[in-house]
Amino acid sequence: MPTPSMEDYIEQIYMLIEDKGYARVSDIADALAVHPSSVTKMVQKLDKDEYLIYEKYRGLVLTAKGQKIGKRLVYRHELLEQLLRIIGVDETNIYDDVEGIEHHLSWNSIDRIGDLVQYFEENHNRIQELRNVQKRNEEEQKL
Ligand SMILES: [Mn+2]
Repeated sequence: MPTPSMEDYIEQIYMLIEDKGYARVSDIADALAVHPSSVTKMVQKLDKDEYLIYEKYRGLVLTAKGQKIGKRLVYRHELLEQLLRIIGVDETNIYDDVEGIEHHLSWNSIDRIGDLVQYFEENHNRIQELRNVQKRNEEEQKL
């Protein structure tokens, strides 16, 4: 299994390739706010572990294994954003909170969160009921 840091790289590389068709070291460094030399080091490790193939002057491509995990990591990030949005977390907190928790949940928990998001999405009255609870709690706090 990739470490949390490797997961961040694979996730970003997957998204860059989806968006632009390629992922350059400088783009990865910008996306993760790290120094390009750190990217080069990590990319070499990811190459050694067979998540991608890196050729210095030709860029990098994800292997089938890298693509599979990349897709799951992007799904996990998006699912957790959806969850936080549904439960009413302020938009300004969502991205950073997801970055903080995404590496620390088992795939078992991710699957169950998937069920929960589906439960709300299938019937928006459920989201409304949750909002009613939140409103009630907010009003109680004001008293
Ligand atoms: Mn993420």
